[in-house]
This record gives sequence, C-alpha cells and structure tokens, in this order.
Amino acid sequence: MLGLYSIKNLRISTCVLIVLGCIAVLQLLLLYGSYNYKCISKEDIGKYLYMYLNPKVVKRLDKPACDYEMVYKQVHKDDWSIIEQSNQFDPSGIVNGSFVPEDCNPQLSIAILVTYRNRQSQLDIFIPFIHNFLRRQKIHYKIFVIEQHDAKLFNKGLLYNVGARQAARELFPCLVLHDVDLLPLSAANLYACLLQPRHLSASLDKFRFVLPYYGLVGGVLALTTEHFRQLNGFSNKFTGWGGEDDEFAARIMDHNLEILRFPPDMSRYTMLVHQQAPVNGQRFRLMSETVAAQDGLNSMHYRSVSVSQHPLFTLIRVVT
Ligand code: BGN
Repeated sequence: MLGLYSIKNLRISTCVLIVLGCIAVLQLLLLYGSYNYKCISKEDIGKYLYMYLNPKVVKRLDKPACDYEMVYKQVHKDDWSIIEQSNQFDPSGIVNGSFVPEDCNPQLSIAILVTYRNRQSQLDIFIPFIHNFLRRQKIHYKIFVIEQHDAKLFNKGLLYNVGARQAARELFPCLVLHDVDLLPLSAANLYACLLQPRHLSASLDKFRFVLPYYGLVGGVLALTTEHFRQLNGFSNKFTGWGGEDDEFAARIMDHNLEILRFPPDMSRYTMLVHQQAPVNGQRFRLMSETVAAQDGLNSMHYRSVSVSQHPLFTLIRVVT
C-alpha cells in the first residue's frame, strides 16, 4: 500500500527517469554476453592459420622462418603508441606499398585492400599507422588503395572486387578487406587469413567494444583469395552506405563457411571520426533480390583509369 502510494506521488519526470534507468540496466544485462562472442582461443590460433606465401617472395636459406606465435601470443595492452609513432614515419623496408621482413623468412602473404574516395585526412593517418603496425608482425604484405574516381554513389563492393582481381593477378593468397577509418589497437592481432573467413574488427569503440551481431563482417575481414573467388566476390549493386557487407555475409553462410574471430581483447579497433555517407534506401530490397552467382566478380562494370605505384601503396583508380 505504502509503495503504491509513494509511486503515485512521484513527479512524471522522476517516473520517466526510473523507467529509462531500468531500460539501461536491462540493455546492459542483455548485451553482456556479446562481449564474450564465440571466438577461437589464443591456443588454437596456430591450428587455423592459412600459411601461404606469395610465390614471388624469394626464401633465403641463411634466415630462419618468421615466428608468428610470438605475435599472437604476446601479452599486450591497447597500443596507442603506434599512433604517436606515425607522426615521425620511417618508411624503411617498404617498396611500392609492399614489405618483406629482413631478418627472417615470412610464412604468409596478405594483400590489404582499402576502398577509398575523398578521405585524404584519414588515408594520411591510416597508411603510416598500418605500416608501423604490420612491419612488426614479420609478414609479407602489400597495400592496395582502390579509389572510386567519379561522383556517383560509393560502390564499395565493386571496388573490393577490383582490388581482389588485382591482388589475385599478383598471386596474393589472402585478402584483408580494410575500412580506411579503422585502426587496430592490439599488437597481438596478427593480420593473417584463417582456414575460414575471419572478421577482425569484432571489438570496435564505435560499438562500445560490443559485437552487434554474429553475421557482421563489415570493417576488417580476412579471407583467402580462393574463397573470395568461390563466393563470386561482392555484389556490384549496393551503392551508398550499408548492406553490401551483410549480403557478403549471406554468401559466406550460403557456402557453409564459418565466420571466425580472435578473442575480444585481440580484436579491438578505434574508428576515426567522419561524416557518414548517404544511406542506401534500397539495401533491404537488394538483399532479398541479389543472386550471388550472377552478381559479383563475373559481372563487374567499370573503367580502370590507372594503376600507379606510390611509395606506400599501389593506387588503383576506377570509374564505376
Ligand atoms: C548494419 C548495416 C551494415 C553495417 C552495420 C554496422 C544494413 C543492411 C540491412 C539489411 N546493414 O545495419 O552494412 O556494416 O550495420 O554499421 O544496413
């Protein structure tokens, strides 16, 4: 009786506050499990690694094989220091955006594909940052920036298809599809393909380090060039923001492939702030209509403007 009486006497604003508080607590409880999304354990990573080297890399008999266990098993904290180091950038060892470690023989090669348009300030941060981050991992890698050189709506899927085609021509066995605005924070986050597609950016500050849903593959995704080919790449029909990654996740699942992830503490990323591109109002319709076998690597329409070597990356310019 007393309880009911006191509730009646509360002001509306207080009631609203209490309700909001309850919703917040409920949300926290519901999201709690997502911090511990299903992932492979640190001990098992070795079993899943896709260790393929680009055949163009010459092995030196006088050098040992590079050790990757040292990378993914290292104890680490979020490593903001590499952001500061990017200010005094030393390009040692990088030729046309590609790097081969000097003191050991790399065991794996990756092509980093960065789709891009009109975000110079982010590229200026991303490129030195990622070089500093990756050189420490002793892998062979090359960075490709695929730029949409027109004023039409951004077509990220098509740009990834173009980048993957180039990386395949250059015999890269593994692709890492990378948003230009995402910076990895854990030095232990080895950039490598696994035997199944791997979502790297599972713990992102924009989402309060919570994975929003299992099928999210946007942000940073690594998969073998062979799997990318089997999936027929991305749909070329999604323009503007949203959906192309979910449609790609559907391709992954339709092929009975799994989405693997490293543990959350190794998968932390920070996002550089930017204005969001116009949302694609057609994305729900496109999701339901797209036929993967007819829309992808086998149906690209674009004009290649140039492929040019910059000291820190290879730039592929296309008109869509
Ligand atoms: C989802 C977007 C993704 C985006 C994530 C994270 C859609 C399609 C709905 C059918 N998907 O909502 O593209 O990567 O959010 O921001 O909008």
